[in-house]
Amino acid sequence: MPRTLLVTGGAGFIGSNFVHYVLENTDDSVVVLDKMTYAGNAASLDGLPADRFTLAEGDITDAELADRLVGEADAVVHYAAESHNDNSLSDPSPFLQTNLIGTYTLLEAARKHGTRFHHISTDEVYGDLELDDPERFTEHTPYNPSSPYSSTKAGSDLLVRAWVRSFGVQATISNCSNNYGPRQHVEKFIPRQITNLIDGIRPRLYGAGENVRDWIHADDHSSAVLTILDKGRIGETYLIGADGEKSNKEVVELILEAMGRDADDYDHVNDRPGHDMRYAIDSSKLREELGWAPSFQDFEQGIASTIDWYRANEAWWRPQKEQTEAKYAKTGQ
Ligand code: NAD
Ligand code: TDX
Repeated sequence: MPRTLLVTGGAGFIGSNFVHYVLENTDDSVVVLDKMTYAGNAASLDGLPADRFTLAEGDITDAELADRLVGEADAVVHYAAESHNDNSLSDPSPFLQTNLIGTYTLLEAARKHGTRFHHISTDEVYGDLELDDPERFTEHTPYNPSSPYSSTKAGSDLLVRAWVRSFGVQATISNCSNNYGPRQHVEKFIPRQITNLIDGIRPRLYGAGENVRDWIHADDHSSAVLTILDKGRIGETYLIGADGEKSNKEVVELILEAMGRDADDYDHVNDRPGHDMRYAIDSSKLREELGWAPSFQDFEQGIASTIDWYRANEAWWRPQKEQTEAKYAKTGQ
């Protein structure tokens, strides 16, 4: 039976990729609830089938609106968040509001209506690993977030767990590693360097560039979330990752080479305060229990098609570029 999914934050990077994925791969309908902050982009939702897709502009902290939309949906997939670590260091306040109060508001609506709820979270709730640590994050790793962003995501996860246990809300949680792919805001690492190169600016690595991130294509994140929505056990947490560990230096070198430049044609800039060293996900539970596997195995190929997307879609990112770089200029990054 086709469902109606309420996708919060569906005009952002990962949410919009999920909306496209659902409309292409299922018979479900989608209602997006999005505040259209600086990170929301209506153009990311262009061309979707009007009979199966609606955009509701609004704030997840608006209890009346959340109550109505959650009440009309068969399931909620909750992506909406303030998502950028650097922004959380210059002004944490919207992170507390959206990530904590917003999640609480949606949970109260899900509790009232008995609506299935899937909460999207991040591996950053676990803090970071040493470069030579043989362990990766699992569902049993203790929470130890470092930044205002990751601490509010950790808090939102704990709210979901408490609403499951105390009120019987039908929820699952996933914690995913770093995503890449089309429609990612130019404030983030990979799109920033690609669009800098298009503009003739040298890529900018924070500190020594040794920090490691575990990259996954946004479409693999989407297929994992659908799998959990369909088959996940209520109350459980699933880690999502595709064994994609790479240092920032390696990623920048790969982008430079793919764009026809020398691999050392980049600058080191001020490091991020409290910069997490390494994230790495062990996604065995999701793979073994629910039978999920990633489709994008070739990172170089995935980066090449992401570069193609930014080259072909300048109208999508150009309006955000100057303002984003002006923000970075203030911190020498
Ligand atoms: P994004 O910043 O690109 O998009 C966030 C979206 O949420 C935007 O469309 C924005 O307008 C909307 N939004 C913000 N505040 C809102 C509010 N109060 N009410 C309604 N809508 C609001 O973020 P993203 O990178 O797509 O991340 C989406 C989710 O995935 C977040 O929960 C994030 O923590 C999680 N996540 C991201 C990554 C990653 O690599 N980007 C990895 C793991 C988990
Ligand atoms: O210009 C840059 N230079 C640089 O070296 C930028 C923007 C970033 N970096 C570094 C910082 C990180 O080590 O690159 C790495 C990735 O940076 P971001 O794209 O800001 O991502 P990160 O901080 O790792 O967080 C991302 O993944 C987890 C998302 O933004 C989060 O929403 C998600 O939870």
